[in-house]
Amino acid sequence: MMQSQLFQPFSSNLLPFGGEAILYPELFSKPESDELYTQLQQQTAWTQEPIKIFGKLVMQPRLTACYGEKAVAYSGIIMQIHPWTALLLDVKQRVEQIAGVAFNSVLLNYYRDGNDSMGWHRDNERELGLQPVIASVSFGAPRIFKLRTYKEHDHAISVPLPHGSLLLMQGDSQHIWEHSLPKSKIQEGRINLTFRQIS
Ligand SMILES: O=C(O)CCC(=O)C(=O)O
Ligand SMILES: [Mn+2]
Repeated sequence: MMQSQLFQPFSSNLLPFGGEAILYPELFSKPESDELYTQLQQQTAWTQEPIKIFGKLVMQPRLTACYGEKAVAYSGIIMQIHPWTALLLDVKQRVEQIAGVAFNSVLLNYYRDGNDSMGWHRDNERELGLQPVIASVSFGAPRIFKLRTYKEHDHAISVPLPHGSLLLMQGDSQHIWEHSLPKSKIQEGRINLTFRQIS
């Protein structure tokens, strides 16, 4: 199923300053993406977990799972970790060819419909390092991904993340910018994988 592509049709930095967010709209072909969406939806150990917001436990508005060698930790929780699957290792390999770095963990998010979302945050946990490379792969319904400058909010960018796309965030992006996935009117599901290097 996994065939390596010979070239990337198009990529560009979405950020005017303060790091890079590079979109590869078609890392995976449509047939590959369709199959990956179905398999990930069916085979992932999805759970709905609470996080701490201002000291209070609140259910996250989406399903999540963590696979790999190091558990993802954020907002006061450390995720349960599952061993790599062959499917995830295939996706990881494709992503690493573009990113040029090795990842040891992936956080999967399943937005069941437009009511599921992710709030404003930065992926700036200490164990991600000073200039983390975050490789974000999307399958399923396109959703708008938002970036805005942290604190000032004086620059904002909205980008639809297509089925089979890769968004590579690196450099100072997690210091200068925060990001979110707002609610939308869409009925269809979306699966997002963020590959990370965790120390
Ligand atoms: O679903 C997305 O595109 C964003 C996911 C994200 O920001 C994260 O997992 O940290
Ligand atoms: Mn994030």
